[in-house]
Amino acid sequence: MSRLFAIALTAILAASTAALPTQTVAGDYKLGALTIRQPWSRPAQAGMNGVGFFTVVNAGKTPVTLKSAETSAAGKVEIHQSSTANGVMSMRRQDNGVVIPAGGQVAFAPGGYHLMLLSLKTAQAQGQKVPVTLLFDNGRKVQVELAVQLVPPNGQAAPAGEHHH
Ligand SMILES: [Cu+2]
Repeated sequence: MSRLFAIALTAILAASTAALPTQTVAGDYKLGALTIRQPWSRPAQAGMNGVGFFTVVNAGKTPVTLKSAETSAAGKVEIHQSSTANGVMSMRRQDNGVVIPAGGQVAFAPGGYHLMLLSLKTAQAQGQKVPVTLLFDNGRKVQVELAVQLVPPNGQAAPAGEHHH
């Protein structure tokens, strides 16, 4: 009887998990209504600048702003946006942060928004994890680990016009 109950409970749990509007997969981080999807970075040498990419999904009813980030792996972290105008790529610091709209999502990805890890203290090699804390305007923060890899997760091809530092 108890075994049957356990099986039934498992089925209910599985069903309720599947019904969640935001599916999480390995490498995702949850913070309230926010999901930080598959943070990753690229191999880089000590003293160079590293990058941080991920997607922030906001399932909540109010916008949330990613204000800043910090890490022990670099001297400083800035939020940047790359853009291309007339064939020239440039990037700008986003000192006011980046707004994640209610019920929306923002991708930090090559060619667009990204974290810039200024002056890495040690080399980042493929397969390593780089801890980064993301700070939001509602006072909440979450530590994620950037997976150091050569290609984006999900088999996404990197867009043309790579962003170099
Ligand atoms: Cu940058």
